Amino acid sequence: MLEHTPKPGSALEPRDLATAIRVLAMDAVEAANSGHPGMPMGMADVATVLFSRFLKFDPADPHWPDRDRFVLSAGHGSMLLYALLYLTGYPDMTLDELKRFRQLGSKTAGHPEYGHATGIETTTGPLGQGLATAVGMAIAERLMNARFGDSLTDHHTYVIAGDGCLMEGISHEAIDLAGHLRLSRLIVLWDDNSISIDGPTSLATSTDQGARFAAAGWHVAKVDGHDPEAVAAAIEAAKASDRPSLIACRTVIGFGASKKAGTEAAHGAPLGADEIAAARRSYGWTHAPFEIPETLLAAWRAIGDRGAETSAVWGARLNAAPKATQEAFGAGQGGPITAEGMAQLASLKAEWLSAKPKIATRQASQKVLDTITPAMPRLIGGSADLTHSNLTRGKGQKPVTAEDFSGSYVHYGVREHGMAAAMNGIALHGGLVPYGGTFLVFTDYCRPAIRLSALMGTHVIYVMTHDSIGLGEDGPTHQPVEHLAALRAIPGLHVFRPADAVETAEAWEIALAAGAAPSVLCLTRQAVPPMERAGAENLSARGAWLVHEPRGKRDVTLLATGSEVQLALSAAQALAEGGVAAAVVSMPCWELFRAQPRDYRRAVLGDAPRVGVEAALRFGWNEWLGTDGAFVGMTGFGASGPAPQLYEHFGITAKAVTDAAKGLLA
Ligand SMILES: Cc1ncc(C[n+]2csc(CCOP(=O)(O)OP(=O)(O)O)c2C)c(N)n1
Repeated sequence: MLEHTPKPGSALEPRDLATAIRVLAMDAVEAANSGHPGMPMGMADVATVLFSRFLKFDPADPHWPDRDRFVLSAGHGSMLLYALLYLTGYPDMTLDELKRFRQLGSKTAGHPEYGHATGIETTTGPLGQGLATAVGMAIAERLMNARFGDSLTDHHTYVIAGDGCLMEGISHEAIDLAGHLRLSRLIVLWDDNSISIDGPTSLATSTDQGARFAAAGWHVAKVDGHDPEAVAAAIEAAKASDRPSLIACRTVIGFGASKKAGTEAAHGAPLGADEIAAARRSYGWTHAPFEIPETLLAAWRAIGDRGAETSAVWGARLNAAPKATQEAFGAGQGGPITAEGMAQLASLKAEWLSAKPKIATRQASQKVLDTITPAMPRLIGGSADLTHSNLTRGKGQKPVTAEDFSGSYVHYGVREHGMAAAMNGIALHGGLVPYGGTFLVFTDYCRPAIRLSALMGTHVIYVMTHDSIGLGEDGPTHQPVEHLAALRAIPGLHVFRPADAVETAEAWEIALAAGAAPSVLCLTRQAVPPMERAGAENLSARGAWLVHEPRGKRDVTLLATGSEVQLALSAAQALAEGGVAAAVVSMPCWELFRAQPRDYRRAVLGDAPRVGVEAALRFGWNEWLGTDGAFVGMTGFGASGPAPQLYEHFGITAKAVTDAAKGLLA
């Protein structure tokens, strides 16, 4: 039994430090009457070794760019992280916050949410996301290292992942990608406790995880997770490896609880007074709930304070670097989106305003990238193996490889989910802005990570092409019909569906400048004609704008997005010939339109009856149309065939729009 009221000046053992985490986790879960005590109790020894001997961090400068990243992928064990943030001295993680674990308005949310408290590198509620996001962080570290050298970027990404993280499909994509890129700065500490919610993991998996990681090119080690020296030696070896590392840490879930330790009963519920008392006895802990003896707290605080010197030395190195390097690093006002790149984008738009090209919006996007990527070396592109379809690789962009991270284009492979999570990680790491493509229909394959982009407010740009039945022959499996609605349902996400080249350039302009907000660019495979405009204002920034307004009072308003705006314009012409005055509105981004002043929205929408046109389901459109408005679009899945025939077949034509308008006026 260990004595936990150490005399002043007496040396503390790693186990003493770990006990502080364990009791705080038990106490907070008990106070909240909700939460997961087992994982923090099991992994406290491993976390103590990591934080006390390896992790480069500074609670007083939590955003210091060259800090190590720590990702708690097993996010249900959030009390492990909150306890560590408190013990090491992050100013906003107070004891009171621990006492208010899981309460409304506290910093100690059920799962650690990015931005909710300092020191939380990412949100990891949906299992596996943390691990996959960490892969992006480790990619970002190498990208920044290739650009700025060891003196400014030289850190590790550590992950604590559980059995659940490794069972999730996304882990496969993440592990595979990390192994391929030989991300040697990525070290995963697996809480190998053989328990998940339903019981022993043997109920559901027989995988040899070590062999699985090794097959993907990882360095693999196995240790007793309650032996600090063994854990430390394994981390040393991992740091020395030229590959990403998995350290399987054998642990006992709920370590110290008398009956519940080693069982699923310790996973996700308060332990109860008896078990807590027994655990306290087994630790030799005699203190009241939430009470940490001063010497123990001081020892932890000293660990937290250690980073100050390292971060100061780093700061001095940055200050000593040439001004241009400092600015390029992002320490100045420059940031990753350069003024030069934005100016070139503005020139491209100006060129299109006069040349009026009739091209697919994916092609317009390609030209945007050709134009801006040379001037924005920290815009990191990629595609999930659809580069030639998504047109996401800018002229001159070099691929990122295991040997050379100076490029700016990642071949993510056929791993949409892994790509989206990695992009979150790249964005969260800082200094870089990622964009990546796949077909719009496959946003389903990365939706959980897109949702987290929105929840975390990451600056990620999704380039989703082949945005409707307009993609043609690949057929209904590839033709999105519900995806626009599904994406628009995610709070905080900007969903763009530009109608021509200029709107595409504008969408890029907005997405690049968006800062803490993700964007999805939904782009056509097929060519679309240019719209007429009066000036050069970025009208897409208004979310919706009047492409055509009849003289005098309007009889009907036709609202459309993307490739269907041209149908609305043709319909307006036909209606005018029949004496019906129709206004046409392009709506490239609903979210931005909602944010416009009421007068602007009213002026655009008008009072006349409305027809919506979009080659997708009506779901969501009633916000603009009411239930009385008409809609021309899809009512079910698409079909395989040439695009023009599909538009005829599904009745998405100028004539259908004209008829719908007339129907409303009859
Ligand atoms: C995607 C996803 N599915 C399900 C859950 C619910 N869930 C939370 S923890 C957990 C079990 C995790 O087991 P393990 O990683 O072994 O954690 P331990 O029991 O060791 O704490 C599950 C299914 C979740 N958070 N995310």
